[in-house]
Parts: sequence; C-alpha cells; structure tokens
Amino acid sequence: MVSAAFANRAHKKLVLFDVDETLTLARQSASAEMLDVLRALREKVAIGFVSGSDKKKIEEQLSVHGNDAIQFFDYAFFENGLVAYKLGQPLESDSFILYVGEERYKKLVTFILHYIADLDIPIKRGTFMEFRNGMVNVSPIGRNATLQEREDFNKYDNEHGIRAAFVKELREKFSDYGLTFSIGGKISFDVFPNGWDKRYALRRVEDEQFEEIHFFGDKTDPGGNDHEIFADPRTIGHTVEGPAHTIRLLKEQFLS
Ligand code: M1P
Repeated sequence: MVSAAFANRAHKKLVLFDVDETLTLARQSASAEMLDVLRALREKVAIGFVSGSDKKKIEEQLSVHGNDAIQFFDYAFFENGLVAYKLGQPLESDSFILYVGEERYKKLVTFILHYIADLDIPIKRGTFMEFRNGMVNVSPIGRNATLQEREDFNKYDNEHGIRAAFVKELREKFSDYGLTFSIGGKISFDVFPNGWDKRYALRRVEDEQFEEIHFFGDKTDPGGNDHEIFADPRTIGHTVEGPAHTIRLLKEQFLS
C-alpha cells in the first residue's frame, strides 16, 4: 500500500529518471514540452529524478519555466540519492567524508591532483575536484570548462581514454578504500563508497511499496552510471537516447 501522499494517482507506480541526456541535454535546461509531459505523467503515477549531480546544477536544469524542481517531482534525488527530497521535504543525508575519513581522503586528493598536474591534454581549466556531500567529482579538464570545451574534451577522451586510464589507476592504487569510480557524464567521473550508486535512491522509496518502479536512463550499459539501478531487480529499466526519445516512450507507455 502506498501512503496517502500518493493516493490521488491512478497507478501505484513510481517512474524515476536520470537527468542529463534523459530529461535534458547534458547540463542544459529541460524543455517546456518535457515539463508538460512530466506534469501529465504525475497525474497518473509518482515521479522522481536520480542524478549524480549536486542540487545546484540540477536546479539550474530543472527549476526552469517557472517551476521548482524539488516541488515539481515527488522525489528529488541528488548525488545518487544521498541528498534527497520527498514531496518537497528533505530526507536525511549521508556523508562521503565521514565514510572515507580525513586522512585517507587526503591521500586520495593528493594523488588525484598530482595525476592531473602530470596529464598532457590539449587544455585545462579550473575546479579539477568538486567535493560534494555524498561523493567527489573529478575532472581532468576542470569543471569550469565551457559547453564547447566540454564537447571537445569528450571527443578527445573517447579517442584517448583519458578518464578510463585514470580510473583504472585509482582502482588499483586505492583498492582497499571500498570506493566506486564511475564515469557518468562528459568531462568527469564520480567517486563514492561502494553501493552508493543510483540504487541508493531505491532504499529511500521502499516504505511506499510501489507496485512497479520504472527507471529511464541513457548510460545503462555496464560501466555507465545508470547501469546498476537499470539492472536492479526492483526496477523496470528503459534505455533512452536523449530527451526526445524519453518523451516518445512516456507518451507510448503511460499517456496514450
Ligand atoms: O550525468 C551525470 C553527471 O553529470 C556531471 O558530469 P559531467 O560534468 O562530466 O558531464 C557531473 O555532475 C557528474 O557528477 C554526474 O554524474
């Protein structure tokens, strides 16, 4: 039985979405059409998003066209659900630094910054590491890169495997840390404790006992940051090739 909070929905189902390349183009805003479709969907089922990104970035992308992302969705899961809201109210958070410990974290940061300093890539910008509540995000080019610089780096990375080599080295060097190194976006990778991938969000909806939980994402292949939640037996997974594809599938499967 779902709680009274969702009693007005036609179906006791939850539909969860990745954000970049699923609800929006990478790091861009949701379209008015996407928000209209989600609004119609929310009349039938509960809806939520699960992103690796932090609150600030997601709000730039989803709090658009006069909406507030946290109010617009039943569940808002930032940083894989480590920072979470249900029906506009915050849920308890967990902490990356408490898990890793200051001393071990310092060794990790020192290694990462040395590694980036020695990297020979076409351009470097700023903010090579971003410390978040539930994870650390690492970018060889730096998070200050412009949209064009992001695209250029992503192309270069696909050809030269910069991030793949980096995470391989980290996995070997820090094998005793219990950490996952996950290449989710275009210019960076996320570092978080094992198990704190997007499945973390699922434990936060367990109390509602939804009859079905659907998940839509683009990086659903092994190694992608949507893979674990997509392949989890608790979800029905859907792979999409971008926001236009998501809209098409939602119209076919839920709104026709
Ligand atoms: O798509 C999710 C990823 O989005 C950003 O990645 P990038 O800047 O590399 O495209 C980051 O916020 C990352 O943490 C997140 O997983």
